[in-house]
Amino acid sequence: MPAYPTSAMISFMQNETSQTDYAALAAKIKAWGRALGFQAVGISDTALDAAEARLLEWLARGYHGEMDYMAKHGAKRSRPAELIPGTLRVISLRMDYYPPDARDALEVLRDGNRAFISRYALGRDYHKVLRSRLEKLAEKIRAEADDLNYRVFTDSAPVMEIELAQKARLGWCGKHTLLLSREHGSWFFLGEIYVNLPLPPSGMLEKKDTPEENHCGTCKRCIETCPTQAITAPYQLDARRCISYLTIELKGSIPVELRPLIGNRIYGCDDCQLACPWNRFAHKSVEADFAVRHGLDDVALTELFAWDETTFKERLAGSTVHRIGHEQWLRNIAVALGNAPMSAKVLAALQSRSQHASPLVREHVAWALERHHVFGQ
Ligand code: B12
Ligand code: SF4
Repeated sequence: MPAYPTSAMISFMQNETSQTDYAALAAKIKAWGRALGFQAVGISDTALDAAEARLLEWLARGYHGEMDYMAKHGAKRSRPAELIPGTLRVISLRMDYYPPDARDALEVLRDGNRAFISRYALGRDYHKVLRSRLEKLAEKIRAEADDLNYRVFTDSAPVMEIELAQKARLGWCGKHTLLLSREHGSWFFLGEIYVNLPLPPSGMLEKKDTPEENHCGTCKRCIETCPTQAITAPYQLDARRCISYLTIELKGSIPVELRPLIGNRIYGCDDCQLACPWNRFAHKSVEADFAVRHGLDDVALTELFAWDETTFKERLAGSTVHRIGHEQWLRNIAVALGNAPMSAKVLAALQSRSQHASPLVREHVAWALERHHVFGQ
C-alpha cells in the first residue's frame, strides 16, 4: 500500500462517500447521449484480459505494419486505468455516419475513372464532431457528479474501442473485426468517456451478463469480398494488406503486388462493410456534418490528380482526408490511374506528374504508366 493515496484511490474514496444515485445517473447519461445525436450509449467495466492477449498476438504477428502507435503504449491500451488513473467505467457511444446524399458506392467502385473515397471520409472530420459532443455529455455528467474525472476519446488514443463497445452492449465484433449492430449495421463511429464513477455496467440492471450475441453465423462474405485477402481468418485482419492501411496509414511505397488490387480506392476501403448483409439495416446519418463535401462521392480521378497542394489544402480543410497530405494523395491517385481504363486523358494526367518533385509520386506514376505500356518517362 503506498504511503500516500494514489489518484485512483482518491477517486474511489470519493465515490464511496458520494450521495449520487448511480443507477439514475446511468439512465440519464443514456438519454443525454441520445439527445446529443448518438444512436446508442452503453457502460462497461474496464476488464479486457482476453482482448489484451489477442492484441499482443496480433502485434507479435506484425499485423500492425508501420502503425508503431499500436505497439508503443504497452498495456495502457488494454488497461484503461493505466492510461487514465482512477478509471472505473467506460461510457461507449456510437454515431451513424453513412452520408444520406452519396452516390451509390458500388456504382463508383465499378467506374474505374471515378475516385472511390470511403463513406466515413466524405464529410467533416469525425474526430471533431464526436469529440465536441462527448465533451458536452461529460459536462452534463459533471453537473450531477462534481467528483467526476474523465477523458473523452474517439480513435485518438490507445483505447480498445470495439472491445469496450462490445462489453457495453452496443453490438458484436464481426468477422471483419468491426462492430456491428442488428439495428444499425456497422456504418458508425465509436467514441468513449473514461470515468471514475462506479456506474452500473449495461446489462447489470437488466440482469443479463453476456454481451450481445454474435450474429455472423456461417456467413463469411466480408472475408471472401476483401480485394486483398486482408482478413486472414475470422476476426483477424492483417493491416499490412488492408487497403485502408495502404492508402491512409502507410507513408512510403505501396507494395507493387497489391497495387492492381486497390482499383480506384484512393482513401480507405469499404468493401467488407458493403458486403455485409447486416448493413441492409444501417441508417443514414442525420448529421449535417457528415453530408458529402465538394462532390467527393462522384469525381473523376483526373480532376483530383490535377489539384495542386494549395487546392488540396483548401478543398479538404476540415476533412479527415487532409491528414494524409498532398504527396500521399497523389501517390494513391497515381495507383488508381494505373488501374483505370486506358485513355488519352488518363495518360496525359499521369504524364503531367511524371517529373514531380517527390520521388514517391514519380515512382508510382512510372508504375502506372508502365501498366498502360508507356515506358521510360
Ligand atoms: C488500427 C485501426 C485500423 C487499422 C487496423 C484495423 C484492425 N482491424 O485492427 C486499419 C488502418 C487497417 C483500419 C481500417 C479501418 N478502420 Co480502423 N481503427 C483502428 C483502431 C485505431 C484500432 C483497432 C485495434 O485495436 N486493432 C488491434 C487489433 C488487435 O484489433 P482487431 O484486429 O480488431 O482484433 C480484435 C478482434 O477482432 C478480436 N478477436 C480476435 N480473434 C477473435 C475471435 C473471436 C471468436 C472473437 C469474438 C473476437 C476475436 O480480438 C482482437 C482484440 O480485441 C480503431 C480505433 C480504436 N482505438 O480502437 C479504429 C476503428 C476500428 N476503425 C474504424 C473504421 C471505420 C475503419 C475502416 C472501416 C475505415 C475505412 N473505411 O477505410 C477500416 C475497416 C477495416 C477493417 N475491416 O478493420 C472504426 C470502426 C467502427 C465500427 N463500426 O466498428 C474504429 C473503431 C474507429 C472509430 N472510433 O470509429 N483501422
Ligand atoms: S459480412 Fe458476414 S461474416 Fe462479415 S461481419 Fe457481416 S455478417 Fe459477419
